[in-house]
This record gives sequence, C-alpha cells and structure tokens, in this order.
Amino acid sequence: MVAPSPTSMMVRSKKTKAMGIPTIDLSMERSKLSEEVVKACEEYGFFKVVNHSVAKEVISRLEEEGTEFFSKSSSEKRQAGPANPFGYGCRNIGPNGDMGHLEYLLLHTNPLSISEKSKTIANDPTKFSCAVNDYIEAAKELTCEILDLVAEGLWVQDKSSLSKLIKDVHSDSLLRINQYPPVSLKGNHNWDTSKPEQSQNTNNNNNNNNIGFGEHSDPQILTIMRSNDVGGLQISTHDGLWIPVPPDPNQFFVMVGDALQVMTNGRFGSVRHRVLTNTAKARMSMMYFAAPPLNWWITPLPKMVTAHNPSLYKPFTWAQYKQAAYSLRLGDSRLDLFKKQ
Ligand code: GA4
Repeated sequence: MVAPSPTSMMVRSKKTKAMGIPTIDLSMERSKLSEEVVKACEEYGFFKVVNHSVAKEVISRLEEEGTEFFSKSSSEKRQAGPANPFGYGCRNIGPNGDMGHLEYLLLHTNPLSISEKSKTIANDPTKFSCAVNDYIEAAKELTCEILDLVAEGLWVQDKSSLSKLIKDVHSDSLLRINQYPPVSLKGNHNWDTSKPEQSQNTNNNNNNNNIGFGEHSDPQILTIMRSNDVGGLQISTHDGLWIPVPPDPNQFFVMVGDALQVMTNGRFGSVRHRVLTNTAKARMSMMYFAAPPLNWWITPLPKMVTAHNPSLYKPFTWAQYKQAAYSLRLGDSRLDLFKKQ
C-alpha cells in the first residue's frame, strides 16, 4: 500500500472540514464519546446528535401544537403577544429593532409560566402545556447528558458542575418555536400583513429579504435545536465560512452558547448562526435554550484557569449578561463587554 503524500492528506482534511458537520452518536463508548463531544465543541461549537433517547411522540406533539397555533388568524395569534420578551412575536426580534422573516412563540420553561401563557395561546391550554412540558423535560435531559459528557471530556472534577445549573428549579432556560413562512422570489411572504407589528427602530440591520433570522450567537450555555425537514440554518466556522446545515427532523443539533464559552475560558467558542428563508415550504424549528439561574455567576470552571491561562473574562451574573444582551442588537458581540483588557 502506498502511504498518502502529505499534500494529499492536507487536501483531504481541508475538504472534510469544509463539508462536515460533526455527528455524535450517543450510543458510542463513553470515553470516546466525551472526547468527540469536546472536539466538536472546540472545532465548530456545533454538532448533530444521533441515537438520542427522546421519544418521537414527544417531538410530534409539540410540532402539532406549533402548527395549530401558527395556522390561527393573525388577530388570534396577537392575543398571545407581543413577545416582551415572552409570548407571540411576528417579525420583531428583541427590543431594539431587529427583524426577521418569521413568527414565533417564546416561553420561559417554568411550568407556572407555561400554564399561564398557554391560556392565551391554545384552545386546549392543558393539552398545550402538557406537550410543552414533556418536550422541555426531554430536551433538558438530553442537555444534561451532553453537559456531563463535556465535563468528563474536559476532565472537570465534579462531572455535574454544568448540568446541575440546568436542573436547578430556578434555571432561566427558555423554549422557542419559530415558523419561517416561504418567501416568494419577490420577497412576499404568505402571512396576513394587514396589521404589521411596528418596529420602534427603523434603522435595523436586517432588511435583506432572504434572511429569516439574522446572524448571532445564543447567550445561554447550550441550545438544543430540532426542525422539520425544511433547511435554512447556516452556521459560521470560527474562520468565518458559512456552512448550510441539512435538516434532519429525527435528530437534534447542539450549539455552544456564550455562557459556555466563558465557562471554558474560551476553549469553546459560541457558534454564530443564521437562518435563510426558502421559497417552497414553511420551516418550523424548536429551540431549548439551557441557562443557569439569574443570580448564578458566569465564570470559567476552575480547571480552565491556570497561571499560564488566566481568566479572559470579568465575572458577571447571568442576569447582568441578559441585561447586556437585551440592550444590544441581535448580531452584536456582547461578550466583548465582559472581556478583560
Ligand atoms: C438569541 C437566542 C434566543 O432566541 C433569545 C433571543 C432574544 C429574543 O429574541 O428576545 C434576543 C437574542 C436571543 C440575543 C440578543 C437580544 C435578545 C433578541 C435580542 C436582540 C430568546 C435569547 O435569549 O437571546
């Protein structure tokens, strides 16, 4: 057998990197698994998980609730809004004038808050909140499994030091269901535009017709994303190349958020991502944003700080970080505010 030349190896590894989104098979042997998870978090801050244990029925029930809600008339949907920050939103994203070609439901994962909100969202609020709570429980379990693998792969002493923040009853985790209507080539979308929501800030940086949700990173620790079979999600590599993510309705995608970037002292980078619209079919995605309690201090794990590798960030609480996020635009690099000089 002829050994591959250094040049052919280089070409092959470059090609694989440009094309490949890491796939993590959760049925893999544990020590290999934690190594692969850390590698994917370091290289992309993004990966797909297969062989997870979330029941199909838990996913389909939430999807059905989403479909039922988004097919209501716009005046009915508006009764569940505006999303400031929780409830129904249409095109407006956040409080500072960002806009996208989507409508969404944004919910806090606290069961009391869900049962309260569901009264304005669904004709059968009990059925809606059951579907939402079951999905949240399943997504939380998957998140905690992944965070334990992260801790193991980083050789952190307390393997539950990350997952315990998400299991905390005061965790500030969120659930978001986004629906992106198909946009015609002329830029029209097929929702009722009779009473558009007003953006307070006309100077928005997202007037591009094919942007469904503009480029950003998620502020939380980890995001677990699932979509129907319609594509549109793109992730940015650390060197700025946009990679389309082929949809896979039966699997989940995992994104490293800003808080995990800080907790790993920059060893992982939060992944910048965006969603482009399409002309054929509506994309529906559901995101579980895993966050710590509001009063939790976001600082690097002790293992990630040494004399040679001091902390890159000033300490801050999750509440302070959220406040900063909501005072800035979607695409801003809000972690810069907390970097040590
Ligand atoms: C991005 C991740 C989540 O969707 C979200 C978003 C939030 C919102 O839509 O209200 C933010 C955005 C997200 C980051 C900056 C701020 C806050 C809109 C915005 C302009 C729910 C979140 O937690 O942060």
